[in-house]
Amino acid sequence: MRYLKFIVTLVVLTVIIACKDSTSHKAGAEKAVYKCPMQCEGNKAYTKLESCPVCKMDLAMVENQNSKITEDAISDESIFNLTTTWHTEEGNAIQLKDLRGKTLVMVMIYTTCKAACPRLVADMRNIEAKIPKDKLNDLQFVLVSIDPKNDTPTRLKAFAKENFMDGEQWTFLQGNESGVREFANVLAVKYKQISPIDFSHSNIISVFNSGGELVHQQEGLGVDNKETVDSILKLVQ
Ligand SMILES: [Cu+2]
Repeated sequence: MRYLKFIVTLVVLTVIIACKDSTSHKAGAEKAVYKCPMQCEGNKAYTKLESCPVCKMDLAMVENQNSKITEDAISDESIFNLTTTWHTEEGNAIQLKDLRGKTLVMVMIYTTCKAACPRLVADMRNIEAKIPKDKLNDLQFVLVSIDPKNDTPTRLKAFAKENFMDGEQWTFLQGNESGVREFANVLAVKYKQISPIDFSHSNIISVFNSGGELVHQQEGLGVDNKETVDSILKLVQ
C-alpha cells in the first residue's frame, strides 16, 4: 500500500513538473501556488511551500489558476482583441490584452465631469471596498476616459490621487478618439460631446473575466451593487 502511494505520488509529481515546464514560458509573472500531490483537501491551494496538514507530505508547486486562462486563446468576445494603444496614468503604453489574467471592473468617465462621473467614481470605490483585501491582487479597476484630449496621463494621475485611487488596483486609461469610441461600443456605453468641456454619457460599470469576456454590467448611479460584487467575488474565488 505504501509503495502504491509512493508510485502515485511520483506519477503526479512528474505530470505536474512536465506541465509546468511546458507552460512556464507563457505564464509570465504569476505567483506560484502549492497543492498537496495527494489532493487530500481536493483542489485547496496554499501560497507557501509547506506540508499538507492532512497527509503531511510536502506540497508541490503548480501554476496559479489565473495562468490557465492566460494561456488559452482569446475568445471572439474578448476585449483583448481590441488593438488600440492606451496610456496609463503612469504614462505607460499598453493594450487591453496587457490586463489579461485579472478580473476587470471597468467604467468610462472624464475627469472634468461635475455631474455623473463623481458618483460613478464613488460607485467604483464602493465596489472596491466590498472586496476582501486579499482578493484585490486578482482584480484591476479600470477607468477609461471618454475625453482623451484633456485627460492626459498627468491629469489622470492627479485625478487618481485626488480621489484616493492611486493604489495598484486602480488603472486610468487615455486612448485616442477612435479607440475610445470602439471600446464604448463594446460596452454599449453611449457618449456625446455637448460642449467643449462636457459630455453626456451612459453610466455603466462592467465586469470582465480574466479572459476579457463581459460577465456583468450595472447601469445607473448609486444603484445597489450587490449583484456586481457577487459576480466579481465569483470570478476571484
Ligand atoms: Cu460624467
